[in-house]
Amino acid sequence: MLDDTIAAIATPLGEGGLAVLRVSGPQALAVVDRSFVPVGKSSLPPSAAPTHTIQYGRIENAGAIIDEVLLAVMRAPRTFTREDVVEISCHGGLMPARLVLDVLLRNGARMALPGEFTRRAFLNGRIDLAQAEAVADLIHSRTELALAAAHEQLAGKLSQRINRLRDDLVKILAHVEAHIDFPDEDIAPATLEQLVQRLEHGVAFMDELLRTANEGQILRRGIRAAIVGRPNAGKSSLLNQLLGHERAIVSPIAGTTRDTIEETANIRGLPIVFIDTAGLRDAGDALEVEGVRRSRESLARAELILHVLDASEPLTLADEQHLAEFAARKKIIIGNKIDLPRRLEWKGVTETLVEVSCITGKGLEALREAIKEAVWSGDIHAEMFQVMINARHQDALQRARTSTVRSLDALRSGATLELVALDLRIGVQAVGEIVGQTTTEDLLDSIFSQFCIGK
Ligand SMILES: Nc1nc2c(ncn2[C@@H]2O[C@H](COP(=O)(O)OP(=O)(O)OP(=O)(O)O)[C@@H](O)[C@H]2O)c(=O)[nH]1
Ligand SMILES: [Mg+2]
Repeated sequence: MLDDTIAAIATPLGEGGLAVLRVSGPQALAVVDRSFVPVGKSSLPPSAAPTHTIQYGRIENAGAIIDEVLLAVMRAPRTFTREDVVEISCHGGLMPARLVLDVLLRNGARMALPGEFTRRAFLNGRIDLAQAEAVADLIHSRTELALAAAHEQLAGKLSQRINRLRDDLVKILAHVEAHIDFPDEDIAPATLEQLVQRLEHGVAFMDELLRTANEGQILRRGIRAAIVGRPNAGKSSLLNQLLGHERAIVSPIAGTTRDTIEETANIRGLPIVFIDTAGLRDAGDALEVEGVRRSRESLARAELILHVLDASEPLTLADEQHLAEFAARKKIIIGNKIDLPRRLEWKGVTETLVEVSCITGKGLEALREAIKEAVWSGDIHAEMFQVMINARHQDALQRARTSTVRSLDALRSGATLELVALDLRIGVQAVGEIVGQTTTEDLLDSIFSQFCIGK
């Protein structure tokens, strides 16, 4: 696969000022040579151009001009894929980029698969697997914090820690294996104690990494927060306030929102997916029945519930039923409409009421803070972003932890060293999966298929 030359449009399809195509592989310079006519005295075909230079000219097909372009010529190995790479900037819009791509394919390039450039960067040893995943995180990040975390992972902060952990386990394994080869010599008690300590240290380190999984998940995937409550409480008004624009229809008619509406907002740097729902009530017509069913479904899937009460009215029986229903859920109870005279009694109830007005905007900042507090444990500070493991890392680390703990127990209880080594080997393997030291085609396929074409 690595001996052919791939090409793709790297920018999103649609109208724009520029579009960029990427060509990578051993024939990259030759393919573009056949497609490109230099314009101007100093402009050169890619095969004659020095590395890391820009060339001006035209893409032509059998004498017909396709587009006016700039080429960035980058020779291996100082490129993203470590292969020869040419990046072609052409006019934006659908047609120019597509026609340029057609010419490249006709002249010997193959259409790249999703993530194939990044896959080559991995296979050629430029980045490891955790860094490759960070490229996807970077592209998909929806807030600055998510972006910061992706940058740290791309810079290798997680990989460094994983490699150190793996190195240490490998050294311990080597020590244990050496003693298997010389069964007459017992491990000296002092050495044994030291090995136990190092393994304990390794497990503690895995626990530390595993604790970042929750935050890593939040930054990558966001948190689903369902806005619920009885009709007219102000759920849609709250959604609009949190998003900063009039996304949902607001009206004094009870039962305005029929369908669920989902939008992501940036709350203190965290991507929160807010879901506005139809007011919970015994529905009248079939349409409303469906709306309430969808509300219930969103409720069940939500990781956080924003329960909106109307503070200008006393609690209704329905409100009390909802409060009881959500008692065990992670939630924030909101008293809306505090610009109106207060008629809601909130005494003797243990939970705090976050008071807001969706008309004046009062209390919204405190609500944002409460949302952050509910989903993120502790402060948000820059060092945390150095390591934020994803679900795949979590799975591998958990397996590594289980087998390391098993080998630790075996070592402590004086079991045969073969047993100790067996589990340690499994642990080393699992840790290696994170950075791609141990990997399979299937794993690579599943990671890179999540990328877009051209990345
Ligand atoms: N005075 C006042 N009125 C509000 C406030 N928030 C919402 N309202 C009004 O309350 C009414 C209902 O608001 P919505 O946001 O549509 O309520 P909802 O909970 O989405 O209602 P349904 O979609 O019908 O379930 C509208 O007339 C809003 O203008 C507020 O903070 N103060
Ligand atoms: Mg509504």
